[in-house]
Amino acid sequence: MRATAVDRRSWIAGSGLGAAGWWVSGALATASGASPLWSQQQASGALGGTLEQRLAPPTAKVQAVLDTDTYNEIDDQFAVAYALLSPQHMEIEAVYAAPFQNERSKSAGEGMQKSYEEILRILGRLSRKTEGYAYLGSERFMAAPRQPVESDAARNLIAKAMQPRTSPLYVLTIGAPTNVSSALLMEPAIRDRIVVVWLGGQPLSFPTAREFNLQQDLHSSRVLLDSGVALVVIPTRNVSEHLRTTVPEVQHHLKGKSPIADYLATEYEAYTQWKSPHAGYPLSRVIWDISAIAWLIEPKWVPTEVVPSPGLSDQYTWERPTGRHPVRFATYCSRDAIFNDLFRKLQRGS
Ligand SMILES: [Ca+2]
Repeated sequence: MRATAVDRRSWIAGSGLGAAGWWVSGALATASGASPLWSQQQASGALGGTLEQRLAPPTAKVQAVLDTDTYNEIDDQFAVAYALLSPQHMEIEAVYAAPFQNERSKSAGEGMQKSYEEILRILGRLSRKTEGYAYLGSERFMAAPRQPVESDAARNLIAKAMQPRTSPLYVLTIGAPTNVSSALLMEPAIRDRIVVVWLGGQPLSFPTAREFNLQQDLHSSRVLLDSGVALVVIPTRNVSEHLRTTVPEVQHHLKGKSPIADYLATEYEAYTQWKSPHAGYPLSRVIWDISAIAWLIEPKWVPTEVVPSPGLSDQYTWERPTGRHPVRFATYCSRDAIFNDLFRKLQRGS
């Protein structure tokens, strides 16, 4: 028997797995444990066919939302602008502020608030509206496996995902996935109506999965990997890590070229100077998050492979149990092609 959304909400709020449980100890399974739930219990409102079909690289323009810890360093800003300047390939319906905690914020909530303010600055440079478009996200990370964090962003994502559509909503997740995973827990029916493209973790061959987005909210990261949502993972080391640029390159291509190009060049210079004030050598920084946008524009720039979804241990290592549902993992990024497209669009600026 397939669980309704109401059924699922009730066990999420309750003590644990009911007869119509959604996932079990990190392994997607039916109540009998006989076979993966995704193959048998796809919601009647599923979009884009089967899970395997939703995992296929897009071949036409998509509708998307962007979930971003925009102020945590200097890469999300480029990704937000890149997405908004690629209307031939994606329509960005909303931008959500994600929580983060590092040297630029004292708490997850402060990080989210600073990200929201940065989103507003970027939208301003692009002369875009902010009302009903930029949303505040989670004030904290998930505190337990099945305890979503309520936020405007999570509620808006649910509303957007449940709207009548003819194809899945792409959820570009380039921070800790608290907003997205909370929405999945608050309304599990969105699972079969979205495709999550997540910048997070390390390649599956690495001895650790540790990475900033993944490790900040272990519970949320597990929801993405365990829920059976269509998931495209872009790891960092040796994959999105290829997306490096330097101050001289940014100055040459972006300085003074357009309001948004000039803003990003200035911010890149300031951040680089702040991180390495005495660098007298060819310092580079990685613009990790543009990889998620690039995959939607040209999947060949970010080659991927379909693999069984890994589990995630308490020690932040990948686990490879058998019988898991498929996810898609990126293996490389074509640095020159992506930066060529990005810089060209930023120079145009609108
Ligand atoms: Ca980010």
